[in-house]
Amino acid sequence: MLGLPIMPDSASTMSGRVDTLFGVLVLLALLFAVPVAGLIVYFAVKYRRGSNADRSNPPEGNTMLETTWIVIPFLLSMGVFGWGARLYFDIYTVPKDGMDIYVLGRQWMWEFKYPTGQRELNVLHVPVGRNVRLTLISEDVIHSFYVPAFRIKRDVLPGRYTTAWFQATKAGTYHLFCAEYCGTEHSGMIGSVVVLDPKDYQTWLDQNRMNAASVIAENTSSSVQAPITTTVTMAQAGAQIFQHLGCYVCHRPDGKGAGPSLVGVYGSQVKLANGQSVLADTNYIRDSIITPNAQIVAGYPPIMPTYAEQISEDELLKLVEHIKSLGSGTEAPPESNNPTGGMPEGGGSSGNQGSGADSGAQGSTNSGGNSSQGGNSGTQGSGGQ
Ligand code: HEC
Ligand SMILES: [Cu+2]
Repeated sequence: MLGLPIMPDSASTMSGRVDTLFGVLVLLALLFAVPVAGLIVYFAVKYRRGSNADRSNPPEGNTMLETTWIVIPFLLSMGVFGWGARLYFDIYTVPKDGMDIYVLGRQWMWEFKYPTGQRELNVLHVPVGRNVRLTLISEDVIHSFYVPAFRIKRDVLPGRYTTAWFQATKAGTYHLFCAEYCGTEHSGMIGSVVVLDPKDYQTWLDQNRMNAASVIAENTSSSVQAPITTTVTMAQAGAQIFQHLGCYVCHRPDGKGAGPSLVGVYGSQVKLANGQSVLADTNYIRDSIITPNAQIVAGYPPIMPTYAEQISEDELLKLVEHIKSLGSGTEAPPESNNPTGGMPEGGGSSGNQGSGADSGAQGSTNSGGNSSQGGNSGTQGSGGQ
């Protein structure tokens, strides 16, 4: 209509479904509002003071009519409730398969990190037709990650990971906004999401590989040595931080240290000393590092020191990626446990092979297009040795 955009682009698998529900809600609202408003005007004119409308014999009640106007709106609203709930769960349930991207919000920019090592500011490149799973966290105040074309908006909180996901359906460039007032330059906290065809995306990933390597080396040069010649995945950078901060002293892959082995922790149910059991998700791992004594693993003394003062959100994300790469509780151990290529032996004794150096080489051969599980399997056990 005159080139005036009424609705944002529709470019994700969810956007059409959200729009349909929204359209039906608008229609339903009109269905009730228009007759009511019309009748108000009609009666106001008809029964105005001095009009000679028939005011005798007012109706006393009509059970049939009243039942109808109770039952029909009830059914309609229950239908909308069920529909909306269904859509809500589909939007908020992060799919099991897909690629992970980490989002750091800070005053006043967005930073994106790929498990494969690429990093960018205010621009997010993603492939068309793949589930993209976002893990978001803020370094300062509350922000909100909002991509109208995908119909997703998620709060980005300090101290807590939130998750969101989308699957883009159309190549193109789409607006990204911060949708939570976050200070003076809030309105400038904008960016774009560039959706590429899978082939273009692979090209982009490859072009940014070297780039990522130098950025990571520069980021961590003060404390951690990172090879510059090849891309360092987040999991590999995390393994180095794991060494550097001395985590490996207590967390040995064979479980013989003062703390539990972290192999297979991610995604498993952890029994706590207070009898509860919790799912070891990204927030659990984060909390274990920042406030280790809030949730004590059953059978271990509360001796782990807090790292809240000495670790950045960026390093935390890398540690999380590293711990994820040690295997997840719901999966069979990755094949790299078994360099002879024989039958997988199963069991959790994955820490015996793979020095840091050779696992780094394995990890870097993985292309970025794979899911994080695939991309990470090469770093198995590298931190604990
Ligand atoms: C002094 C020994 C020690 C050091 C150093 C240490 N931890 Fe721990 N960690 C423990 C102990 C003991 C537990 C179990 C008791 C608890 O939950 O506090 C634990 C628990 C954990 C858990 C939860 C594990 C589970 O099975 O649920 C994670 C994750 C973790 N540590 C990560 C780290 C990281 C990352 C570092 C380094 C930044 C680190 N730890 C350094 C002793 C240590
Ligand atoms: Cu903001």
